[in-house]
Amino acid sequence: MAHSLRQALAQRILILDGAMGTQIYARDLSVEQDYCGCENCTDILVKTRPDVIADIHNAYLVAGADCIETDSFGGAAHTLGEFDLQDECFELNKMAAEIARSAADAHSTADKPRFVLGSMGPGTKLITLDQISWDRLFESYRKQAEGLIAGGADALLLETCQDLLHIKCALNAMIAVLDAKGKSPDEIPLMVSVTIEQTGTMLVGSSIEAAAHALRQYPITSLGLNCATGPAEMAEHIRYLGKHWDRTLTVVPNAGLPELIEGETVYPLNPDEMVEALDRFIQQDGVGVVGGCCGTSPAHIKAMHDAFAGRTPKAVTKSAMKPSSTSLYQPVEHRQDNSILIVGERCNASGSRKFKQLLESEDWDAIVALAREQVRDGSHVLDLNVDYAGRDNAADMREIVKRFVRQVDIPLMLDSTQIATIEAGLQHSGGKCIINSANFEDGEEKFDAMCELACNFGAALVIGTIDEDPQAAMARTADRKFAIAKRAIERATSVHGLSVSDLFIDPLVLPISTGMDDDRRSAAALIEGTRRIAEAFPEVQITCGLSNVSFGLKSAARQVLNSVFLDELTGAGLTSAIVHASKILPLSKIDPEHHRVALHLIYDNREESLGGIGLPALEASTGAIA
Ligand code: THG
Repeated sequence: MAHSLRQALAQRILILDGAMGTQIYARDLSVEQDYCGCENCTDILVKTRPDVIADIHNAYLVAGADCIETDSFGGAAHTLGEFDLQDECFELNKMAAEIARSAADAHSTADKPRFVLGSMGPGTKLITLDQISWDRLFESYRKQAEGLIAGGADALLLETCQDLLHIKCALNAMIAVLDAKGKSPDEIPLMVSVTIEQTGTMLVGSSIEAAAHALRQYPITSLGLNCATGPAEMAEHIRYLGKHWDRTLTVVPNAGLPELIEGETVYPLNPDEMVEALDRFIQQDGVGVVGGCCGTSPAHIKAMHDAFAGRTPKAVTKSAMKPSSTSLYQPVEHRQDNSILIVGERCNASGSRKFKQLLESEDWDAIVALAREQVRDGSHVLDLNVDYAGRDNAADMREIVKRFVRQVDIPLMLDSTQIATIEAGLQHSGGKCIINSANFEDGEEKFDAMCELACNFGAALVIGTIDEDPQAAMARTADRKFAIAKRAIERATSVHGLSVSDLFIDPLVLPISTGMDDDRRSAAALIEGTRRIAEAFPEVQITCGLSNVSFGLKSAARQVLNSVFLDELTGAGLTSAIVHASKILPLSKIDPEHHRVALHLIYDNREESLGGIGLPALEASTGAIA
């Protein structure tokens, strides 16, 4: 081969092939013999009619396609399982790749090498709707990817994706296959193409913005759109990717929206019309790979070849995607204008009596209602903690996350000390979650395991400033908070490749309400620690469990103390907090005298406190107005 697919992508516009299905159905194949009775299972034709498949590949290669896709769209094991062909998954995919390989090689020249993309379709089961499990889907795509690579595919193309969780699962399977073979995604590129319906979102409701954020951390070479619509309907989504996606962009539309003419489905766009639309994407949006989906033919591909062959991808100016997490549906920026990122604290088995009772009675609908109430109260993200002795925490996490992702439109912060519980949540969340949390309390191994989870699921990560020192595990001084934060940021970014804007440092709020002298100093240490971390790492996020500071105090005093404390922390550089959103007061609503007392408590001003401005005073005076 003259050069690799990756090199070719960098150098010139590549033309994909057109529809496979349309071409197959245009030939009169017999259900009994050609399909072995498996009607519509086009994937079996690589075994029964390799001549037909090779013929279609040839037609596209003659038309000028640089890349052809294997006839394996329905070749994931679970999809083949619908025809009881799951055991043939590896063989069928290997054959599909071999047929395409030999066709491509026969047409390859030094100037124009031809590439084989292993096609992996979505199947008929939606993982976000719980129609298939993560483990089964993973295994299914693992087998398919193994077969495609064994047969000689140059790249794997996960296409017609309708569900972000499905993409994450399949990508993990593909990466596992590459790892096992000692290959990297640099050698066998992973390509992802999503399908945006006419409604403007993916089938399960995700926007292109959510998709881009959820997939950003994966080692994929390209992202793009295929199927569902013609090029016109894709324009605004391609525009977004053109502005923000910093890798290759692919566009593979249908030949327009199908029309039903005299009982037949007709795709209206002719080759010239397709070329005209794609040309705009190439010129304006920097698209690097074009091709055709439903309703396109070798004539469409020939027109693309004649118009685009030899052109270099246009370099367009990109503006960086703002660091964000996402619900299944849309992104939420980690940095909020004029506010911090508010993480609702109430879905926590040890932080809310109400939630604990709802969990015990397994009242899932009421739990969803509690989550939605927090959205109405202004939360940008929802913390979810089901750690509770005597229950199956991973099972609870699953039950709740699978409801939240569909019924609550803000990102989730999965809060647990247990890897298995976090993983259970991630396996049900198509959006980009925040993992809460990693620390060094049990050494680097567990810290690394949490970082790995963040990598595998494209998640952000909270890191608490706790280390292995058994004497003083939780950092209580600004110095230690800063030192542990620095160590954690360096390890998470350089060893694991997480981006610094996806890390949320938690310098740990301890109660100042215990009556113990040492604890009284912890609030001021937290503010100072926050300031130092924010100065040294301006891109990192800084969060905390704010309400911890006032455990045990009366409600009205807590509200004042928490609100004043939050204001001081925000001034020091805090960017986020886990709070009860409706209980945070703006300073304008706090009596100046209460404000003053709270500040004395926070900064541990003893003399004044002894003079009667201590906790009892705050409780007494706020209590009086409560
Ligand atoms: N850092 C990080 N994550 C965290 C914490 C943290 N997660 C959990 C916790 N701490 C933050 N969440 C809460 C939730 C509730 C309360 C405090 C912190 C709380 N609840 C009241 C109480 O217990 O008195 C309300 C009780 C009720 O409604 O029944 O104070 O520090 N990374």
